[in-house]
Amino acid sequence: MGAATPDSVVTTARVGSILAVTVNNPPVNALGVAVRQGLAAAMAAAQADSGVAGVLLVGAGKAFIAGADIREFGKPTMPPSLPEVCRSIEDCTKPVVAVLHGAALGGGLEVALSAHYRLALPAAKLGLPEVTLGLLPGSGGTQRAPRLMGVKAATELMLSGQHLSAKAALAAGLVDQLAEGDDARAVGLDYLSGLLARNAPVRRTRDIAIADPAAALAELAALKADTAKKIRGLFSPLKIIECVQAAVQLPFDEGMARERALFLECLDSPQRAGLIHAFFAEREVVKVPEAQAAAPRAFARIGIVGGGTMGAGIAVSALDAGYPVTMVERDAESIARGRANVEKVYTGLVAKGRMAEEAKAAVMARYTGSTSYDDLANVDLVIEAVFEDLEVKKAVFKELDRVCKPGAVLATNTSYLDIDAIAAATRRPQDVIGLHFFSPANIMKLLEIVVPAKVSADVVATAFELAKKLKKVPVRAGVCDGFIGNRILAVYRDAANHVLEDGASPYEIDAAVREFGYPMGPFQVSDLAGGDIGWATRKRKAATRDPKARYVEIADRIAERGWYGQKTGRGWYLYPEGARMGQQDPEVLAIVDAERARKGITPRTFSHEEIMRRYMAAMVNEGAKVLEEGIALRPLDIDVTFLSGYGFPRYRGGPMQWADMQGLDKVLADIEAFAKEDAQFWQPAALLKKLVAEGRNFASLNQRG
Ligand code: 3H9
Repeated sequence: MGAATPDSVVTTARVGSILAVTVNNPPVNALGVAVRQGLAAAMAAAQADSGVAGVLLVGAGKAFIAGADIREFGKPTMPPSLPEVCRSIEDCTKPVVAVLHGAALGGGLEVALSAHYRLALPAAKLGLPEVTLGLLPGSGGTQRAPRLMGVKAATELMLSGQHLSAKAALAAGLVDQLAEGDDARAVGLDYLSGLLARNAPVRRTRDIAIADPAAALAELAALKADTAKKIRGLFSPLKIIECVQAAVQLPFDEGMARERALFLECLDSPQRAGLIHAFFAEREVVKVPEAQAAAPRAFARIGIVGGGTMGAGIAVSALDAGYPVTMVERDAESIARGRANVEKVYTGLVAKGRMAEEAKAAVMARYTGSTSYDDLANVDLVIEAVFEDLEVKKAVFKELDRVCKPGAVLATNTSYLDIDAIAAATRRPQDVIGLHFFSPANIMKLLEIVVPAKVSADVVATAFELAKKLKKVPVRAGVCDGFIGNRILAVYRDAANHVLEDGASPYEIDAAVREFGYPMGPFQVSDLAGGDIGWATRKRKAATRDPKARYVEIADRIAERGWYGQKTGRGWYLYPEGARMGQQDPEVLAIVDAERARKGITPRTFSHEEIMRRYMAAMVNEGAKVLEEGIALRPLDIDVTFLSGYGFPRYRGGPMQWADMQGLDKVLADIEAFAKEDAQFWQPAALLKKLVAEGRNFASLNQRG
């Protein structure tokens, strides 16, 4: 494909006295430099040509315009800027009509808000989602949207990043009219001809006065207070509110200047880089060799083995996506519990008024519980979610091999077991794959697709297709203990335990991790998940643990007391009756002190910054090992894993992107310094050393398609 030129991405055609301007820049008509130049030229031509009485703006293909070209951010800006283009549209002395279909987002909607009249086709999606990229609407969106839809509604739209349906946009005042049909150009020509016939005037959005500025400022103050509580370190939301304040208080041009200044601040922020990395990483992550080489197998019926928390969550996820589900359990009592586990999710939705009884009945009609494996004979894809024990799982797969039809995909939801060994229990290892869901499986977005040695490419492709249907974020992983996520987690949890034993309290560590942007710290997570789970894992690993490796026993001392966290009323924190947040527990601190004393450790203080340097260095170092072993295909797969499944702050882009932004040399220097205390734990990854030696970063390994 040749480079886009203004003429190729913006085409104009005269239809009578109308200049029809079409943006044609697949896939989503993003406003790259060529489009901006093309639009500016088209507007200049329309203005100069006395034969042109009106201008129609439409998008070709599946969208009007999805916004600025995100790939250009971070590179030098090329003129004309989008605000200039928008100004040329608004200042046109001839009526300009925009017809919106598909995505009209960000800069795309801002172009439309600069037009004098707006129509939307029924399936159009309108929004100002810049906040999700660490930005604010930077082409007049913060100044024009409040004039059209009111200060509160516009600010909420920008803060949420939500997309509005055409109908909602009409009700909100963003568009003038809904248009039937699917031909934006024809609809627009018809409408504009009508306007011209009755000499309709140009209507500049900038000329609309904001009603009751005092009330608007009070609304903004309330929104600001509320937003400040929720944003957890995010930069752009409060800047959005500042821009809208300017829209209320300042003349339009001054408001625009304020918006531009704050937009550039956001553009320069590392959060913008992190969030845009996350945007592209989530789109790249599905591009794996197997899914590109092979077509998925067809699947219409899903089987689940096991009706516990995981099995039921997976069943709900499949039911929500519209699939019939057959769940198998070993006896009548277990399958009754499995069914109840599924049903209680929908009962909860009905109770909250989020689902009608009839809809629940319709979903549950697609669910079949059974105690016989033979009932899985017709399913196309079966997911095993039984007890984490290799022998138990092998026995299940022998049964599946016996009953399932040829070509059925046989998946295990194991979170650490050897899937090659599970596959070897069948006569069809080419059909066996890992589908590691995260709890609660109907809510958590991450799905690790674990690829054993003998699986065929079309089974991997099927797993990616399933993820799409279930609205999951899939990440391809190789077989190892813990795959990508839990393997790396185990290492940085160890680093946290070392810091704990050396002097920081669990409460300080949690606070440092929250300050970094996580919703919770690791000890809070342990209390939420149940301390017994981690304890069971540690006991399982005890036999194979390297005796030379540092082992911190504090968590065992807590678990031995039956303090498993929220479910037992105490763990690392105390949870008195009715308390939502944990409270610090002096007895836990005494246990920590006693353990330090037993090991002869004199506690020292740790700043939050040092805690995070250690936490992150451990995460990145293990991430690099996961990469060099081929467990993760690219650094971005690790980033997406942690963003979607482990609460990593999205605005930091993921651990590998974070490391790039720090500078890999700095991260390596930390690891080497920590290795002086514990060379066993802090062994720098060969890949990290190699990248630093070559002056490269992790991003250089993210080949983008
Ligand atoms: C902005 O506008 C700033 C202004 O206020 C101020 C400027 C001064 N640019 O998601 P999909 C690519 S900020 C470049 O898989 P879908 C995407 O990477 C922007 N590329 O499809 C993918 O490429 P590939 C505000 C973009 O149908 C392909 O298009 N706008 C852009 O599921 C298909 O994307 C937004 O934040 C872009 N703006 O969803 C909207 N958008 O095929 C961001 C997409 O190579 N976009 N691509 O992997 C979206 O939300 C969704 O892409 C959309 C389509 C809903 C449009």
